[in-house]
Amino acid sequence: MRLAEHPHAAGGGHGKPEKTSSAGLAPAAADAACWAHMKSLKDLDSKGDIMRTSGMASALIAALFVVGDATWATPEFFPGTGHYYDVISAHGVISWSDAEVAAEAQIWQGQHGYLAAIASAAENDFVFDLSLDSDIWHFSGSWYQGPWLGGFQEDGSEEPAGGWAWVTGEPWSYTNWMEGQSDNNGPPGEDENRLCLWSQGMIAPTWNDFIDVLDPMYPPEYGIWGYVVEFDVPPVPVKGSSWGRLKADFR
Ligand SMILES: [Ca+2]
Ligand SMILES: [Ca+2]
Repeated sequence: MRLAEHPHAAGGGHGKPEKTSSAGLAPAAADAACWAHMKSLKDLDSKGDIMRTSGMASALIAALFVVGDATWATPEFFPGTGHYYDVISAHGVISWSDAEVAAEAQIWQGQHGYLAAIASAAENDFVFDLSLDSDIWHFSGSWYQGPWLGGFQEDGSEEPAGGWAWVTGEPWSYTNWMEGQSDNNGPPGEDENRLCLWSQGMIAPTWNDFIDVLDPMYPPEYGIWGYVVEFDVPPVPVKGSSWGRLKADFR
């Protein structure tokens, strides 16, 4: 697909509303045209007329989904936070909300997981490196789309970039937005209010705001295919008094 036909490419996004897209449309009009164009591609795809590669990929995804449980490896320890992380493929499109539920269902060392909350470049890079071993990253035709992270925009936030928060409630401080993001440049009538790894030109640990639920009328390539889970470490057991430890040492 040509770059200019993808919604996020049109007119440089909402950050520069004075510009028109390469198609000569105002950005809002271009967005509507682009999302409609993607739907038409999906319709053709379902008839088997075009995008055979995409169709094969969809079949493969479906097969994997039937065969496989969610792939999750032993979570990896990151000394910078003292937490553990896992990157989990959904073997197909998953909404941010479903990913959040799935993350919280994971248990490691007695701790429930959550969608990762990123507080530093080092943590972001660690999570990104982990994600490269998954089959989550894919090319939409214009963008490289990685896993969901635990960032979201609170209801009623000022668009396009206000009110970002982490699922953990920790402060929103470090960010690594791709240039021009967050732009709230979703399909007509839908806000982009959930966070994922997303990049242009090459796979990179930059961020994008994206819609929570991708309407199945769009090709799966436009969705997000997995998520990053973070686990706190168990509370350190209280060892008791020094006298208790002394007794234990001599037992
Ligand atoms: Ca938004
Ligand atoms: Ca966006």
